[in-house]
Amino acid sequence: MLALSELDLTYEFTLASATMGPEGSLSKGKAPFGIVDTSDYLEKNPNGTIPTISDGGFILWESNAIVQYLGMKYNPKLFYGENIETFCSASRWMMWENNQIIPPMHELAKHLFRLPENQRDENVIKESNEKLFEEFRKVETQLSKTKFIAGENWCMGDIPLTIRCHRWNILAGPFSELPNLLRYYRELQARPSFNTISATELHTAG
Ligand SMILES: N[C@@H](CCC(=O)N[C@@H](CS)C(=O)NCC(=O)O)C(=O)O
Repeated sequence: MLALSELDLTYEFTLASATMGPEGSLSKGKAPFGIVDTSDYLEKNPNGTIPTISDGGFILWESNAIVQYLGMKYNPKLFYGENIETFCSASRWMMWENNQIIPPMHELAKHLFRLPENQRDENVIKESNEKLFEEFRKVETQLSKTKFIAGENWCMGDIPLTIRCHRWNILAGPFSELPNLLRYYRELQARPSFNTISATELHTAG
């Protein structure tokens, strides 16, 4: 959504999920949006996960690959300054986000509100927060050297971090010890694209 907004592209959007639905999550007994378990969808994305895009018939899944594709195709200058080093610097943070940030953030969301209350575990919440703090300190160090994650200009690498900073702020609000991260978060919030992911319900639904 952020990438599409930054690129000013028009699109059709379909909600799909095996675990979430209009009234809440499957773990709370609610019906999922579905679609992802149909043979038509699985042919496009064998993981049965979201997101998946179709761009003029070109099908792609894996969110950060989608961001890279859209940027490379529609605005390489904005997304990586048409520069191979910037592209790869941004890419490594996008891979880091998938590997280091998503797992603890997913656990945090699960144990804060997605799971039924009797299945939530305070220790998982504590450990996930500690891991996230450790990881965000790396971003803080980078942001003490550069304005954005891969240099002085906003680039595609700042897209997943926009979501992760915002979600972490909603879930734990711990930016007080990380002044550069706070400065960066404010900068990201000021971009018009931020409106596509700003609603708190998007981050706390379950
Ligand atoms: N690394 C993948 C993760 C894909 C993924 O696990 N997506 C979640 C939603 S964020 C999903 O599809 N969960 C199962 C479901 O909702 O049915 C990506 O970034 O696209």
